[in-house]
Amino acid sequence: MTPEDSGCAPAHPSTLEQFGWTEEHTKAFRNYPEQYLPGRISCRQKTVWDVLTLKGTVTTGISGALKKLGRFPAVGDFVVLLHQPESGSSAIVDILPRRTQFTRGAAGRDSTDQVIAANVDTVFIVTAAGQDLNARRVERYLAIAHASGARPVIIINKADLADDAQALADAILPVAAGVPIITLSAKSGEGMREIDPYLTPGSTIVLIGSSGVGKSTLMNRLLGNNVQDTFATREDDDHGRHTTTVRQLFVLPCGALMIDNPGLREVGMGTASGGMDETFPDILELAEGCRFSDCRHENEPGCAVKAAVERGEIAVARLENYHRLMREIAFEQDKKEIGLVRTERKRWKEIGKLQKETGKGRRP
Ligand SMILES: Nc1nc2c(ncn2[C@@H]2O[C@H](COP(=O)(O)OP(=O)(O)O)[C@@H](O)[C@H]2O)c(=O)[nH]1
Ligand SMILES: [Mg+2]
Ligand SMILES: [Zn+2]
Repeated sequence: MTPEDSGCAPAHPSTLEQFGWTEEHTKAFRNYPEQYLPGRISCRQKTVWDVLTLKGTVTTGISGALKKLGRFPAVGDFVVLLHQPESGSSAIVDILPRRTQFTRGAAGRDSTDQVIAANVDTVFIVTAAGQDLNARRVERYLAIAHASGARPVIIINKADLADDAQALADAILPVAAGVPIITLSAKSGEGMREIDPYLTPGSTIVLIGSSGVGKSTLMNRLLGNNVQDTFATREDDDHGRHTTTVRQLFVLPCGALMIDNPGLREVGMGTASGGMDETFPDILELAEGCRFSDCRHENEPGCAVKAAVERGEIAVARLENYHRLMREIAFEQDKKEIGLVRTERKRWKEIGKLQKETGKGRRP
């Protein structure tokens, strides 16, 4: 498969820094002999990865060892590549430690397989004027973005469709909790300069948001050509269109790296509760005044959060969403625990089988 076939744009950075490589990576890579190449994953399709290297984009698989360990590189990962052009063989043999990781909290036992993007600096939470603009959805995305370790920025696209673009931003302000809100139009270009400060060379930005909000349009404008197809369709409507279902990292002309997320229909909360405090700092602060230190702000007496809701200081819907997201996290955590128990049981069964077999072999 050529990069063109997979919809991946060929990109050939001339220094490692240009694809986000830092001092930390140099340290981690130091012990590899010279036949190993450093690289960054720009695209993954099941068992084939595109790796940006200084020698161009290499399309390859992972080593048996990584497979056995269940360590699958994600888009944005910095990897070590064993590359032998003479014999035509190559494989990704290691994944360097991740600075941040953005996970999809969907069902699935293999948690390493759920990483959507790695080593992201900034998450653009893209929403749009019209029906997508929903404070509750923004809260969910904020919690996920904060949990990833990256810095979120809220983008309100399609400002050209709104009579009053400022009113759109004002509607989101109560849930933004200090996160920047930028109103723009990817179509007309209006307001695009506002995102420049986040597009520094070597930094990595991931686009998340519902289908149809204009993520690919935004990316195309920044790329200056039509690399990403723009469709208002959902991923399961367009099986034939590979370009819309491939998650890719692009090197923008301005030097930043950007990951589009086609077909990311829904992002679950996963087990990461780490983003909740930063998303709901108002609730966190009020909770200090609750009578019980483990108050869940449901029906406990002396709940300062409930009192604030009654006084109209916090929207009822905001507290409800807080509860919904917390329940979702608890559910995922339970599921993960059950999964772990199951995996452990399976492992012991395998060991038992193995012992029986070797035992048989020893018998005279
Ligand atoms: N009016 C308007 N339409 C836009 C804007 N940005 C994107 N669109 C349209 O919204 C639709 C979905 O855009 P797309 O980039 O494919 O969304 P994605 O699913 O988030 O990647 C397309 O028809 C775009 O032309 C904008 O700023 N203004
Ligand atoms: Mg798209
Ligand atoms: Zn409380």
